[in-house]
Amino acid sequence: MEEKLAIAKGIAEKYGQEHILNFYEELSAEKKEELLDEILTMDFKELESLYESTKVKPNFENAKIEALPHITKAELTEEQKQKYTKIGEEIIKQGKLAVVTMAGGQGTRLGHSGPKGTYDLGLESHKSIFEILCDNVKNAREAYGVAIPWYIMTSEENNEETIQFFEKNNYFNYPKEKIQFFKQGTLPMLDTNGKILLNEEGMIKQAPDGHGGVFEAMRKNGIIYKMKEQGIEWIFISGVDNILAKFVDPIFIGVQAEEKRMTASKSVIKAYADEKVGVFCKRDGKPGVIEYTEISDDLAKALDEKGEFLLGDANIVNHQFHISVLEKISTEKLPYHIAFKKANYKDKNGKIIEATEPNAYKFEAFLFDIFSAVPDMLVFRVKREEEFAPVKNKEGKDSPETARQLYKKFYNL
Ligand code: UD2
Repeated sequence: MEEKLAIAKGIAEKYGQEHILNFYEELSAEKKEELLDEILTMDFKELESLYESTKVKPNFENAKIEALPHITKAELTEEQKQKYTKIGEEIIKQGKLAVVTMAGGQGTRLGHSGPKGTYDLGLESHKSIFEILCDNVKNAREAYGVAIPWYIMTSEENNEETIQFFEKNNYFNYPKEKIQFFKQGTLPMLDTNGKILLNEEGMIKQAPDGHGGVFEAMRKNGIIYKMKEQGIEWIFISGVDNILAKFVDPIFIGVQAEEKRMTASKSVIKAYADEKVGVFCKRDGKPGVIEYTEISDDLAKALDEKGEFLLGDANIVNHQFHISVLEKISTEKLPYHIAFKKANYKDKNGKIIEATEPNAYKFEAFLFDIFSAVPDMLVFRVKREEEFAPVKNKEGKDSPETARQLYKKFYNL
C-alpha cells in the first residue's frame, strides 16, 4: 500500500492534482484502496485536454449542415406496412432482438430522490416508469411467445437502488433471468480551474460518462459477446425517460432490416425552434445530431423552402443497431460534450460546499455521435403523440403531468 500511495502522490503532483489525497488518512482501508486504484488508472492527460476544451464553444459554423433524409411512417402504404411488419415479427419470434434501456442519468431536473425509473408517474395504476417500460417486453412475450432480453444501464450511484427496486417488485413478473443490469463508466468532475472535485467522503467526485458510454459499457460487461452467443442480431436502445418508447416495433425492425441499414433512429417533428431536443442533420456529408445545448439560434430556427424547419427531425433517443455495428463501434472513442453543472464538493479545509449555481464541468459522450462512423443510418419519423412522452422536469414541459396526459390519451385511459 505504501508504494502505491507514493506512486499515486507522484502522479497527482505531476498533474497539479495533489489535493485529491488531502483526506486520504481519514478514509477507511477499503476507501484508501479504492482512491489509490482510481488515481493509478485515471487518464490525467485526457482530463487536462477535456479541461482545455471547456474554453472553446463548440460551433458548426464552418461545417456544411444539411437536412438528413428520413422515412415517414405515416406515409408507408398498407402493403409496405404489412411487408415490414412480417419481416420484423419474424426477427422477434426468432429471438434475434434485444432491448437496452439507458437509466444511468442523474435525473436532477425531475427532483426525484431515487433513480428516475423508480418514479411513480401518478397514474391510477401507480406504475413506476420502470414498470411502464417493462410492459413493452411483457406485451411482446404475450404477442410473440418470446422473452426478449432486457439490459438496463445504470450508473455507479444508482445501480444498487435500481436492482433493489426490481427485486422488491419481483421484476414486475417478467423472467428475472432475462433482465440484466450493467454499469456505465464515470469521469471526474472538474472545477473552473481544472481541479478534480472531491465528494462529501473526500473521494474523487465521479459523474456518469454520458449515454455514449453505453457501447463501451456493453463491451466491458461482455454483453455484446453474450448477445452474439444468444443469436441476437438487432438491438434497440432508448432512454429511461420516454414512457411511450416502443421497445419492440416490428415495422421499425422490418424497415431497417429490409433497407439493410445498420443503424436507425426514430424522430418526431420538432415542435418549436428551441425545443430541448437534438436534431438530425448531415454534417459535412455525414449523419449526426446537433444537441439543443450546442445548436445556434439561426440553425434552430432555419426553415426550408416549404417553410418547415430545415432541421426538423428531433432525436427521441430511440436507436436501433445491427449487432455487427455495435461490435465495431464499441471500441471507438466518442468525443465528450461539456455540461456546466451544480456540484456539491468538499473543499481543502474539509468543509462541504453546497453549490447554489453551476460550478463544475461534467463530461458526457453522446450515443448519437457514433452515426458519423456509420454512413447509412436511417431516420424513421413517427408521430409524437404515439411515441414520445418524456419525463424530464418536475413541472411544465416534459413533466410527469404532460407525460401522464400523453400516456392516458394513447391508451384511452
Ligand atoms: C436527450 C437527448 C436530446 C433529446 C431529448 C429528448 C441526447 C444527448 N440528448 O436530452 O437530443 O432526444 O433527450 O427528451 O441524446 N443517460 C444515461 N447515462 C448518462 C446520461 C444520460 O443513461 O450518463 C440517459 C438518461 O437516463 C436518459 C437519456 O440518457 O434516459 C437522455 O438523457 P440526457 O439527460 O442525457 O439527455 P436530455 O434529456 O437532456
